[in-house]
Amino acid sequence: MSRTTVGIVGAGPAGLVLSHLLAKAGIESVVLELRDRAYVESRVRAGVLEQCTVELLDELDVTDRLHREGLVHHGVNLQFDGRRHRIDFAALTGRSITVYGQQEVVKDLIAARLADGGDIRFEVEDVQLHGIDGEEPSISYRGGRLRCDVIAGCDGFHGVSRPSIPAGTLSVYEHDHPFAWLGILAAVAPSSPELVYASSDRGFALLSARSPTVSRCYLQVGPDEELDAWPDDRIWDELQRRTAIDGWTLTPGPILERGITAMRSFVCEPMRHGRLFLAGDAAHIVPPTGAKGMNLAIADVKVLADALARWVRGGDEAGLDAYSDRCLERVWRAQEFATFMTALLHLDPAADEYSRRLQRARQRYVVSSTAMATALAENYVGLPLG
Ligand code: RFL
Ligand code: PHB
Repeated sequence: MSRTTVGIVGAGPAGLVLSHLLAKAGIESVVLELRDRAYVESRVRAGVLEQCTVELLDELDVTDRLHREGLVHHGVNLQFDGRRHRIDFAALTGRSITVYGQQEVVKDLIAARLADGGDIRFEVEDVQLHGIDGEEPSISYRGGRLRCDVIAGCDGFHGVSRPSIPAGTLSVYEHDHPFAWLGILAAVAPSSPELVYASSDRGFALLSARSPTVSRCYLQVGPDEELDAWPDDRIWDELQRRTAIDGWTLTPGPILERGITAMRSFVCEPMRHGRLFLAGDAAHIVPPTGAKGMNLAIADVKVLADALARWVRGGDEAGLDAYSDRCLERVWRAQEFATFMTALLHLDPAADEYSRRLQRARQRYVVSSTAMATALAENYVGLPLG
């Protein structure tokens, strides 16, 4: 049996950033991760970091490579009616975003934590949480048990932490969307210098990047779509059609990775039960259209680490008591923004002609009104971390 102050379940962005913040505050933690290191370091997911997220990672001294290889973008493009409209983040908000793959963030966090003597255990199976209602919680797993003062459930949407909370104590608010995203990673230079969010009669498409030589692109597809139905040529042809504008073409290339992700909105409240604190996707999921998931996960654990530091140092529970409410305020702002972006840009198969015309009116307003463009930009670049 081993002992630590904070037992962290999950080595995604939430769990890893929490372990760093705690180490910086002089608080011990152990991270227990189900998968092996190579798996978590190669899982292709998010790509957009808010400026505040980058600044937080800067404080943790894990951003040398991010600043060398990350792509700083000062705006994004919205496309509809065959025309692109740039939303100028720099002019509207004075802020920017950084495009840098989530798995690169994860690699940097793991390497720095291990180099610093941090305790991250991979391939830990059968994790179960015990005693979260009392003052001596513990985590059992195949071959061991970890006693701790507090458990941080950072194990994503399909983890064990949220289901460990007794039935009837959490409220769940959720919404399923009538589409999914087919995402690809391709060995070809991005065809657009900044992201393109394109709304078309054939559905939504997104052009993003990972590096000067690697593109990341997404297509709206049906919720039950099969990858087998999408050979490479069909993917590139569909991306080209949905993003076409005069005088520009999309350059295809070898597809390195592909996957389909259901689109889901989910929030559980509160994000705490006794000595268990949920953070990141374990507590909430946003549709990816707002690029908020990883940023929210990191924002949660910043609040949690500050609260834990107050408690461990002086026994002050106020921060822990306020944890859920403080996080949920940001979570619901992000939910609203992600839903707004999703509705603004996707083709809803059930929408009638009236709704489509409303969508068109909203698209035109967003790019013609400085007030609307500013609202979009300030949400996209992210609100200050509390
Ligand atoms: P993660 O990353 O899911 O990490 C959870 C970790 O817990 C482990 N785990 C367990 N460990 C021990 N025992 C168990 N029983 C366990 N069960 C699970 C898992 O193996 C994993 O390592 O959650 P975290 O840390 O909360 O981070 C959340 C983000 O990963 C997620 O919100 C983002 O990827 C969402 N997202 C985006 N977010 C952004 O901020 N910007 C974006 O541009 C963006 N684009 C995206 C996205 C997510 C996508 N997909 C695939 C869902 C694009 C896509 C396509
Ligand atoms: C990505 O680059 O993976 C990405 C970018 C913007 C989004 C979602 C995903 O809204």
